[in-house]
Amino acid sequence: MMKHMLSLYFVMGSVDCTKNPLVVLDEAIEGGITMFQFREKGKGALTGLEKYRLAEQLFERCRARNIPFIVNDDVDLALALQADGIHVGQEDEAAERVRDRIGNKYLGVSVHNLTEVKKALAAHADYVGLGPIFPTVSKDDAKQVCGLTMIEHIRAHEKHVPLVAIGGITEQTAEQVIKAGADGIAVISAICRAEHICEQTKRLYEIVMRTKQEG
Ligand code: TZP
Ligand code: MG
Repeated sequence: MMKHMLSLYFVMGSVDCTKNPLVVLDEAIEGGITMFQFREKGKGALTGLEKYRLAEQLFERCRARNIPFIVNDDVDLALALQADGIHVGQEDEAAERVRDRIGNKYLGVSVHNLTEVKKALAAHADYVGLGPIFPTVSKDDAKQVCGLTMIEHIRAHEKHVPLVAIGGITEQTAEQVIKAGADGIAVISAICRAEHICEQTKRLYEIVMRTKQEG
């Protein structure tokens, strides 16, 4: 179930969009995304009530189409909205504490190596997000790239962990990422910066699903 939901995980905030985020999300949903993360970060990001209002509207759209809605970082927002889950990084609120606060909502944790994967699993994370796999234009404070070899390394030691790969993944690299052992791809720019978002999303979905079936 989780491994299916991670297949095409769309991550987005208003800063990533060149047009109305609600329209971007509608088109991405139409194209076949399997999960959505609201990540309102970076220069010019909305805060306070504006952030809440946007989250509410994006959540409404996900709910209507049965797409799990995950909030990045902001546990209070996730709880206020009754979102489906929360995603935290290594520098955010500790995963154990987040797990205590959210009960059985989905918990995702950003990881960069096997040690962090094991820690995330000990905190009862539902999935881990590994990256950046490749150089990314979407995260200013991104750590060093970990490459496809880190996916293989983690998969060799943790055969069953639900793992989504993130960072610079495109139509050209999605297949290699799945073949290396990821259950899915998480993308920002591959969808947000596409000229035709729905068509681009369909292509990514098709590549991931075909490669997962072959595997
Ligand atoms: N975490 C690691 S890389 C990244 C995040 C949030 C950004 C991914 O964006 P893109 O545009 O798909 O490289
Ligand atoms: Mg974070």
